Amino acid sequence: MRRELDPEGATARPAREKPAGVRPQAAGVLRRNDPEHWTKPGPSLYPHQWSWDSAFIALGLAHLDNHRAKRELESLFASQWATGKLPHIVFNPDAPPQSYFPDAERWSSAAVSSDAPSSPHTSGLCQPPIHAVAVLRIWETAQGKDERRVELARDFLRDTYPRLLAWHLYLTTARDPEGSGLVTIYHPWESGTDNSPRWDATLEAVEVGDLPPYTRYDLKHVADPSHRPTDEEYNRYLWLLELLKKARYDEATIYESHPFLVKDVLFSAILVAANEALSKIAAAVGAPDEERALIEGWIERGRKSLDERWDPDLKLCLDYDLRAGKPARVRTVAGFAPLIAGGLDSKRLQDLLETLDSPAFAGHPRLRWPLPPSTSPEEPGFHPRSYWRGPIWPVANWLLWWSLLRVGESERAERIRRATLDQLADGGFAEYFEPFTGEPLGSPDQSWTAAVALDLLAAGSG
Ligand code: 9WN
Repeated sequence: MRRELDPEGATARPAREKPAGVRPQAAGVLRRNDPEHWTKPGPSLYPHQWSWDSAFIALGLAHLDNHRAKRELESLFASQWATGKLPHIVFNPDAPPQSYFPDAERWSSAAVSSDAPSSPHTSGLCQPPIHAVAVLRIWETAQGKDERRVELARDFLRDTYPRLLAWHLYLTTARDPEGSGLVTIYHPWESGTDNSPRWDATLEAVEVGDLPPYTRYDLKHVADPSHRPTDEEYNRYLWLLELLKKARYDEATIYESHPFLVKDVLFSAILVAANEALSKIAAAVGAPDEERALIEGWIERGRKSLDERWDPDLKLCLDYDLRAGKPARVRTVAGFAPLIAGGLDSKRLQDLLETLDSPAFAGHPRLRWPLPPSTSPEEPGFHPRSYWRGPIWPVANWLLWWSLLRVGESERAERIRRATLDQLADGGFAEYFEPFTGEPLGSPDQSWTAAVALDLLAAGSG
């Protein structure tokens, strides 16, 4: 296993000896976070497998070791629920005790739902569906290599396609019973942008009931508790978990009574982009015409519905709270969702680029690197050190870079690529960065940061 992740002899050197460049360092991070066949998102804060982290990790691994990249996703798909849902956490039975909370026991997924796998245990939520994009990247990076590698990649596409289709089918039906084209999330953790001010108003309306006691372990893994969500936010996160458990993770029951039901535009846009990837995978494996037509229909409907969530004043796309019946009017990177979904007319594209370049985002005069903060510094909910309330996340930069390339904005994409790599060369593979000082924050040696660095590096000359 260790040899698999040894590009350029990275394992031969002791980790601290020589900063030999971003690529071998990134490979070293992934190698050190690799217990076997899957990767921990971070060395101590995150000791289990996380869904969208693994997809980004596979994207990066595809450039180092195709076989290992496949294993990453296969181990996640092995825990797919009977409903098609890919769980947000697959619990590592060998994780040290009291290392991450909520643990498998608190979720009790298999105990309350027959749809959940029982070994290993999983959480009851899901996360943004970037997986098909990673599967396609594994296929792309195998092209032009020896015949055996291409054949193995083709087998992987064939095995994975039905799992991806079931996953997307789940999201387009159980998570969109209205047929709106937008995915409903049940918890801020499903968005992947947990404490973003996008969720403030919806969370405020959640009344925390009789919450079983708990201890947070996350705070002991970061330099300063202000990097992480507050206790008040955690109480609400944990209360929502209790409600989901009470509903036995049954979608229809959740839809009837859950206080957190939000149409998430970033999640939905990632699904559109993933459906584009799935459409290519479907073509490569010779999927039936009806399935290919279904996927094309999802892409069209997704783009149309994102367009309906456009705010012409903010020039961004907004999430929609189904319970309150109103949009969350706050400027965050999620607002660039239509860029990620693609297929834009030139007016919408210009509006989005204007917002991206403006002082509200990457054009803010105090930024250390010209990269978009997770929340606009002009928002009252902005906080430069607190998680998704302002810090810059390399994984969000990757999403924007990749989306800009797809819409033909190669110069802008290149600026984001270079600034991201400069930031990482300067501050290491942190989970996120203070936007004005460039200080690395959160978990150090974060796997998906290393993985996106590898993908960014592979796309250019350095
Ligand atoms: C809760 C693992 C995950 C990421 C999320 C990020 C953070 C977890 C946490 O870490 O969430 O799922 O404990 O804060 O917000 O995007 O997948 O890296």
